[in-house]
Amino acid sequence: MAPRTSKSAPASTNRTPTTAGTAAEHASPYRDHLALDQVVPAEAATPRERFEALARTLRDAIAPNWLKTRALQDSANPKRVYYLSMEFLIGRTLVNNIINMRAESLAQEALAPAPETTWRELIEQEPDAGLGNGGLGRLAACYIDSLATLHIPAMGYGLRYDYGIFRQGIENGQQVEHPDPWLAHSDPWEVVRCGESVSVPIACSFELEHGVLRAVSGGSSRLMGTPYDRPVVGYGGETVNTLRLWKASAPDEFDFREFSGGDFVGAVVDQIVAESVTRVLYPDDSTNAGQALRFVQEYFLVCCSLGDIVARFRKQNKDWQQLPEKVAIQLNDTHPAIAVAELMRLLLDEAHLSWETAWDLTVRTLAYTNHTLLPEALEKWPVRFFERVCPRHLELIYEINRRFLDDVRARYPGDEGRIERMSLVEEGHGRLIRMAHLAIVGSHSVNGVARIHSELLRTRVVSDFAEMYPDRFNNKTNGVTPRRWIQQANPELARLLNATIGDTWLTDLSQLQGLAARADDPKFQEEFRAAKRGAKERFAEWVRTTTGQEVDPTTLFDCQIKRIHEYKRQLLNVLHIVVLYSQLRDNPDLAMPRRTFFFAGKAAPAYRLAKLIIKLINDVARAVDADPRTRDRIRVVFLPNYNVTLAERLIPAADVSEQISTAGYEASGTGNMKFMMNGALTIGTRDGATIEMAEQAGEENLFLFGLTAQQVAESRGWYDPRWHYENEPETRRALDLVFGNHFSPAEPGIYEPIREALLTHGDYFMHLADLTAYAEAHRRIGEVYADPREWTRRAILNVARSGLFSSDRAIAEYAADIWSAEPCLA
Ligand code: 26Q
Repeated sequence: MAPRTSKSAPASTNRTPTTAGTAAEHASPYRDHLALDQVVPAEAATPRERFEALARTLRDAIAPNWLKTRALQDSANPKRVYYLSMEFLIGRTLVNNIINMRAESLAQEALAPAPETTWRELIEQEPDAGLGNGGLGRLAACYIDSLATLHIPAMGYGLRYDYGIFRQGIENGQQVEHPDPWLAHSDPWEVVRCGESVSVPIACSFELEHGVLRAVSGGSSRLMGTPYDRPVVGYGGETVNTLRLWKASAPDEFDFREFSGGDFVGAVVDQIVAESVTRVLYPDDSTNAGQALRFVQEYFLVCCSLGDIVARFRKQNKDWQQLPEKVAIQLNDTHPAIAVAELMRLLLDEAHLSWETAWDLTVRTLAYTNHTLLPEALEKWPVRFFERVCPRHLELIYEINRRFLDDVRARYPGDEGRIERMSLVEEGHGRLIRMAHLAIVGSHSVNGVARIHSELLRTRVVSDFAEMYPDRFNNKTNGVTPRRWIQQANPELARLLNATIGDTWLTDLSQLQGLAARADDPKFQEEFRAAKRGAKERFAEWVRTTTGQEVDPTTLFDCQIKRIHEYKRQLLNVLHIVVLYSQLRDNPDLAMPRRTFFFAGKAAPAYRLAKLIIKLINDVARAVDADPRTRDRIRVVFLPNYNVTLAERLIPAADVSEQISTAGYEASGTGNMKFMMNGALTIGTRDGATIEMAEQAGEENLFLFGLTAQQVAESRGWYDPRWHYENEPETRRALDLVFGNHFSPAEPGIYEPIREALLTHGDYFMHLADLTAYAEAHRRIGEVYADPREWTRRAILNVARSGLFSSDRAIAEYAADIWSAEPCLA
């Protein structure tokens, strides 16, 4: 399914150029937008005005194909894929659309004869659309790119949060959260479709109490969902799918009066209350804190999206039996799992089908992707939330559960333990609905996101369900889009690839294999190194101008960029840096390449220990810098406010990618893949997709270390972190420095919670068990890095063998195995 390249020239606007005093040969759609939208002559335009005008010029080029795609899909009536996700971490859009539209010349001509700096300045005007926390949200963004590139009729459904993931500041080494009003300027990519608003019934009403939304029982209310559509341009520009984000508000004015009995002020308050439903993205990615507003958000996403999907289906199909042949709905984790109940409600209460028919259609339409093995991240919602917000759904869930448990009893007579384990309802003080169980029972497919993760899901987390429904369980190893993560992020490498193997890799990443034959070729090696050097220099320059910090691009760039979490073990990384620091102070002659350790990542605002780890990294960075014995040998840099754009800047410059989670805890990882395809070597545990990366590249081309998932599981019960403290001198010295306040002289005792986690509470994520093996792996890195030909050879082989990790491959597998969806092309 190769994308076609758009041959037609992008449509220009039909407006008459009116820029006063501008010579006719300078007239252009871009100048028209400046003149007619911004009402400013090109010469006087600010960078922001230039950005908006260029974005609108590009949108003019996209719009005809957007319309064509819609018309084609409406007439062909193909099976459509719907990707439901609480997060779409799309980042910036302008350059991505230029690449996918193949509109580089359009952009160049629009700005000519402006210098390169104008272009750079303009790009920087676009805020990141930070509508996600991390991996799950970015995966959704890569997947909609691939769906469009593969010409699959598809739509993403999400929420249009006013505030995306918070902006992270660092003060006194500590994370502080600032709001991210990414919509402060109007967004040129979105199209609001007021005419397609939907109404969502809520069984309670809400009030704001000290800025917090509170459900008030009695008195039902409604929310209005208004779609804001964004074009999703497939590579080549021919297929333009839609990302539809819902904004919540109170029902329109007409209904308003009816419901609020002419109480004008009360009605305005209702509006404010209603709009707060899509005000902010919850910044937690690993604990279910159980906030009622989050529950309402999930319910709101599901009701808006399913109403829309079913209405579209009904426009083209009269027979409900056709639903699974025309509609595939993928649930991105359990966050939209209430879709199981909502689809049942639509089929029973609105279509008046029998329970059996409705259930059969529901299961055949829905599919569920799991992204975590952490028990505390599994969603369980209090029954009272359902009672308040959507009692009909609760009723349906109880009936689904009753029938399901009847099936369980029929298959396993007398096994009450199993009934209790599998029930959709968890009894206890305050009953809870287990959303993962609901999603599994209501879907025909349940997949994990890397081979080991799918395996652990089947054998450990939900083994009872895998036993009952063996055919439902499958694996879909994650992937990332090469358009953004190679072409956009690393144009210099992209040029080298084009010159070496042609440009088909952009839509068929397996073509990178062609590089393997060049891995030892000195000329190609030199070109490859030059691209890396260029990326490092550009990154160092960016760090210097934006943060004032000096980083030396001739040092080894070692990078760990991801959410801060104990299981991801940034703490292991920083403890090893302390080991190096201590060794260098004892022995300044220690042979070791000069290294810069980069960290970036946000901690959930309520995750105390993760925030303390950020503080430790910054304190160690300061101490390393202050000591003449260490300062020229290692550097530690914590880059604030990690986001998609920062990842695009740093990944091309990386020499080493840190993927060091406790084995068995990282479902897949996707950053690992981005680093691999940009020529970084991985130091990592045998976890998530890193295992498959090693399988592709050859283990000898990564630096693997540490306990396996099986060893981690087996050593629970007898693992004693204190043994390592007492018997390993390097470990002991590092911990003594940290807990002896060497890095925090002004704040003694500040790292006590870390000491407790490691030495009193059993080091759940086994940092100390892996520390010596990790240090040893870093020594191997030092040796290989000292041999540039060997290093470059391995880096080239990694790139050459990264083809499997394209999101095009992943989406092709979803389409074939789960959705039975096919490309739709004129
Ligand atoms: C749930 C309930 C209430 C509030 C928030 C949440 C919530 C939000 C986000 C729970 C989890 C998340 C995000 C999880 C996530 O990003 N998981 C990552 O998914 C990636 C894509 O599959 C994997 O590569 C990573 O391994 C996995 O950690």
